[in-house]
Amino acid sequence: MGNFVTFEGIEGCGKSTQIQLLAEWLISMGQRVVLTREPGGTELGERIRMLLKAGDVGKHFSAKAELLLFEASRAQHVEEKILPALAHGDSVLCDRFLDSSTVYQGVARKIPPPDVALLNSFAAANLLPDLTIIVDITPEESVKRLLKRGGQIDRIEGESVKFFKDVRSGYLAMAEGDPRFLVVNGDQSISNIHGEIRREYGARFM
Ligand code: T5A
Repeated sequence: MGNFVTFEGIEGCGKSTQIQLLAEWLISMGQRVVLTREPGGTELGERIRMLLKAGDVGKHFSAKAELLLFEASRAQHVEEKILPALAHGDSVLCDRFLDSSTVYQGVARKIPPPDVALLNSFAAANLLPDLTIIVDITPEESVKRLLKRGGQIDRIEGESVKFFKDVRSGYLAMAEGDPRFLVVNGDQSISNIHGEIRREYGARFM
């Protein structure tokens, strides 16, 4: 079985940048890597992603409907892509996974955590990552980076600072004392963060 590594954090924390750098490093060492994301990662999942991120439609999403869409994308992703790749011995690097549902839908949208946990394990067929890297920044830094990036703000990016404070504290509480998680300070240079992630990956899997 290959290693399953997921990246988490609030919007703009730098996880897409870091997952790409980790993939490039592993490939440069001759490893087979599958780089993927949630929501998305399959044809059906990418269609669901478009629905979930659509701007003004979001105002009418019920929290339960939103959760079920994330879980539908996850179920397809795990069955069609992640499990076969792991069984083939590939390392799977995934930009967000079930911990996003735990904190966005459970903590921030206040769906009862046991309901989210049940749907997470159902959709993921009880699969858990070997390592989850949380790239941690403050909601204030997140807003600065989104403004700097420019372009359109999507439905979830448009939530309040309080929402992202809840998401961030949900992540930090989840990681507390659980060896599955590495929390990295995302308010450092891109290369320092990458170095920290490489060291941890090397210590665990090489
Ligand atoms: N969601 C998802 C749920 O609610 N429940 C779920 O179950 C799941 C799976 C997904 C959305 O869906 C929600 C969460 C999300 O709202 P997404 O596209 O994965 O959307 O989420 P985002 O977090 O919005 O992804 P982004 O691509 O916008 O942000 P990243 O990946 O965190 O950051 P990145 O690498 O693109 O960088 C953002 C900007 O910061 C700069 C980059 O150059 C870029 O401009 N940057 C840095 N600047 C300074 N210092 C650094 N160290 C930097 N690193 C990157």
